[in-house]
Order: sequence, then structure tokens, then C-alpha cells
Amino acid sequence: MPRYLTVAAAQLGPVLRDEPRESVVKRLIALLEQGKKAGCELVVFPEMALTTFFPRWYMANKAETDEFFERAMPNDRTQPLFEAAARLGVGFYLGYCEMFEEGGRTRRFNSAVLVDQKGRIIGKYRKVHVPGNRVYDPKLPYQHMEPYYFEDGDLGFPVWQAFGTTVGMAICNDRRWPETYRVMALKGAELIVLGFNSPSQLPDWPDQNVFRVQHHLVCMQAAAYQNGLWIVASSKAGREEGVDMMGHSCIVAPSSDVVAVTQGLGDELIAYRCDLDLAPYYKSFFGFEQNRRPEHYGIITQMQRQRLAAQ
Ligand code: ING
Repeated sequence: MPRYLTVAAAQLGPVLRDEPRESVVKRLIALLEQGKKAGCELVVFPEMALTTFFPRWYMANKAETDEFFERAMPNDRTQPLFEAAARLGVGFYLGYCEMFEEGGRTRRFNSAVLVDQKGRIIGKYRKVHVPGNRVYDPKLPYQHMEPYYFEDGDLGFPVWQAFGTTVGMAICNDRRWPETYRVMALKGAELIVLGFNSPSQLPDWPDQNVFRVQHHLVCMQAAAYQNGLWIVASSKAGREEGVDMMGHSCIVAPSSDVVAVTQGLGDELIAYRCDLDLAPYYKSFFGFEQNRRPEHYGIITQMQRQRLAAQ
């Protein structure tokens, strides 16, 4: 019996610093309704979908960023989105900034939740690869200070049985790391959903800027093929607080084909009816169980990152 899942990337245009959560949630619900009309069972929203991408700024007093964090999920401001999911029978992935108190200290993560078609949270993921600078660099026209604001994700790369398949989550920079996909594929994932906020220009890597779209796509196309995965990537795009953010939200097949891609830089939904059986088909081409040679791969898990002194 063939297995199909109709899924969408729901791209958001800019979210400005002073846009109220209620207004953003209305935009998300409008996209969820578009997804319903397109026959979707699952809609993927961007990373940090509820707020502007504040790590582009340096704030000496981190408490100034508290306004961008959610202390619970759902909460009063996001509950309408969860209710809409149940009303429409459409699940979603939502990237957001997670904050909570634990053991007398404040924890801050760049997180995402996977929500089912009844509006219930299936799972949570915390961004493992947190890129950018811990220290303010006044020479740059804008910052990328995620490591200053967020801890490294501490939940690993879990996968969940949901939507008739096995689903894993990732966030933005995670999509550039082959380990992200391999770990989840070895756990049986057939679908990876991820949100991203990627500046069109990286001020501290200017030579790469002409390759931004190519680098964005090639990571996911290679991973989809090498791991037998459907990948859905959804952007926060457009000129957001003076910084141009990439669009190119897309859906990538296990063949590595980009089967759908957004054309604009605003709120835009792209949907695709995925043949889930392409995932096991491409996995069988590689034959992970019989053909991988982990006895030669040890260095991948042995080299430890030099732990930078906590700022
Ligand atoms: N990182 C962005 C990404 O596209 C980036 C941009 C890359 C920032 C490398 C710093 C270093 O991966 C996010 N938002 O994770």
C-alpha cells in the first residue's frame, strides 16, 4: 500500500522587532489554513517564527532579549495556533526561543516543537549546531550572536513516529552538517523538517555570499540522497530590521530533486504530495546495515570541540 504525505513549507516574510506575537500568530494561522486548502497534513514554519531574528544585535544586558522568548509552549499568545491545528486537522513544526528556570539558573535554547493534527505536542528539539560569535564584533554591520544568547541543544537528534512515517527535526545551521541527517536516518527517519533564518549576506564571510543559495541547497540535496530522506525547509525571509534574509524555502526528495521552492520573500506556502516509499527505496540502494563500516568512522565522534570559556 503506497504511503503519501502532503506537507508544506510555510515561509514567513519579515517579523519586525515590535510586531506583537498575536499578529504573527494570525499570519501563521492564515498559512495553516492555506495548507489545509492544499490538502496538507503537516505544515513547517521557520526557525524563531514568532519574533525577529534578534541575534543580529548585541545586547550587553541579555535580559533585554527576554521579550523574544516563550516561557511555555503553548502559552496564551500561541494557543490560538494550536487550536487552529486541531480545528483544521493540520499538524505543524514551529521554531521558537525557549526560556525556563532550572536549578537556580535561566536556560535559553533555540527550539522547535512538532505538533500533531489534534494540536498536541509530539516532540521538542533544541538546536545542536549554534553558529556565530559569542563576542560582539563592532566591525561588522550586523552580528550573528546565537552562541551568546543560546545554549547548545541538549536533547540530541530524536525522531518520532508521526504522520504515517518517522520524523526528525533540525534548525537552520544544523542543515549544513551531514551528522544531523545521518544520526536521524540511522534511527529510521524518512522525513526531516526544519526552519531557518539565513542572512543573504554573511558579513564575516563575504566571499561565500555569491554561493549562499547553492550552499543552502547542496547540503540538503546531498543529505536527502545519501540518507534516503524527504527534507522540508522553511525560511523567515525578506528584509527584516535592515538585514536581507534568504528565501528559497523548499522541499527536497530522496532523489535529491528540489520538488518545490518559494519564489518570493514574503509569507508563502509551497506544498507537495510526498511518496514516502522513496525514502526506504533510496536507503536500500546504500544498504546501511550491510555496507556501512563504522569501524573506520571513529574520528567523527572522537574529535571534541574545543570548549570555549563560557562568556
Ligand atoms: N545560521 C545561518 C545559516 O544559514 C550563519 C547563518 C551561518 C550564521 C554560519 C553564522 C555562521 O546557517 C543560522 N541561523 O543557524
